[in-house]
Amino acid sequence: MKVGVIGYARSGKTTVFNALTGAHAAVGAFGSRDANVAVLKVPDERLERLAEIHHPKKVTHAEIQFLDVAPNTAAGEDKALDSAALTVLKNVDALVHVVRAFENEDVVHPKDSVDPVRDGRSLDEELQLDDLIIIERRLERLAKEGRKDREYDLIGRCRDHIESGQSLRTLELNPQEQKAIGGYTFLSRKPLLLLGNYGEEGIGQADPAGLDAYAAEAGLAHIDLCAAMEMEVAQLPEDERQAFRDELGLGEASRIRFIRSAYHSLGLISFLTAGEPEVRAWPIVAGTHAVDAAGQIHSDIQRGFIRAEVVAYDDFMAAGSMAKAKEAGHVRLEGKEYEVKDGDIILFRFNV
Ligand SMILES: Nc1nc2c(ncn2[C@@H]2O[C@H](COP(=O)(O)OP(=O)(O)OP(=O)(O)O)[C@@H](O)[C@H]2O)c(=O)[nH]1
Ligand SMILES: [Mg+2]
Repeated sequence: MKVGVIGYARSGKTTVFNALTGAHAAVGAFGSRDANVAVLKVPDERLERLAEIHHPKKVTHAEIQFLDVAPNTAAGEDKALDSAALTVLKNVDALVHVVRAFENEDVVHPKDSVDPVRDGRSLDEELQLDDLIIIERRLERLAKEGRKDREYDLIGRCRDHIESGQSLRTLELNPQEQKAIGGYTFLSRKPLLLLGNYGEEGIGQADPAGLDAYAAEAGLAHIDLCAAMEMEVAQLPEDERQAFRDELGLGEASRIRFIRSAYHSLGLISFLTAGEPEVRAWPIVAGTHAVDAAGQIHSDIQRGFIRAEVVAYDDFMAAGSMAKAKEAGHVRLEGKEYEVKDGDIILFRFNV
């Protein structure tokens, strides 16, 4: 799972990136062309418990790959994204918009004032505009080829939706239509998490910038962080962090809150595999069928899928071993179409 961190210049993207990943990328390095990449492990206690039973050689957590997109240098400063960034974003699964909500006289906002809701709206407009350009081009071509077919109608609906001021995220499509527009990788259709970056003065205050209300109206997931402080805490030795958080009133680790929101806004769940070589969590979109979940592990397993042996994590733990879970009738044989649930422990039978 790949997440792109975006936002206006100096909104604190790199600070957030460091806070969440514990990395030490240089902040305030205005205009540096480098993108920062890091991997965030999704905490999952179930893996620890399963490892106590299986004693595997390896425990592998689900991962979120983070991309702090290189700063915009080619478009005007009032834009968050230049064409290089827009291209990079085509390949991410989700977007995190870091919205500046902190006051800092030494750091100039490219739009000269701090206004989180304005930034939320205008960045979304940048995404919409990029989609609209692709749509207009496609419509023109289809019209030229005389193809006023289903695709023409569908893309036309996308255009109307954007022209009414909304992102494609909120356009209701049936599964077939979703598949049909998948290849366009529209940016305003990607799940977007709003991340309000507050200064110290915002800690413990309820929605001072009105981001909650905006997120609700736009149908977006939303969390608040105090990234500068979180970054400092993330760079402390692990055993000192929580005491520091408590003292500052920061609450639960931002990394954990972030991952929960990201999972939620992306509709992700994890299924598990457990054995002697490896205990592992695999992120999938809720509603994924067993045969497609198998493909996450290896395309051969998907291709040669016979069936899935499935036991729910809680049932397995209550039984204490696979043999006892089987005795108790908790291990089910499921076919290709089975909808995988969060915490399913799965053994795929396959033949290639
Ligand atoms: N007071 C305060 N300053 C912050 C906060 N977050 C970031 N800053 C400062 O704002 C400046 C920009 O932060 P960065 O993390 O580099 O922002 P960025 O969005 O990555 O900036 P570019 O990559 O140049 O677009 C730095 O000087 C940070 O120290 C915050 O929560 N409070
Ligand atoms: Mg940066």
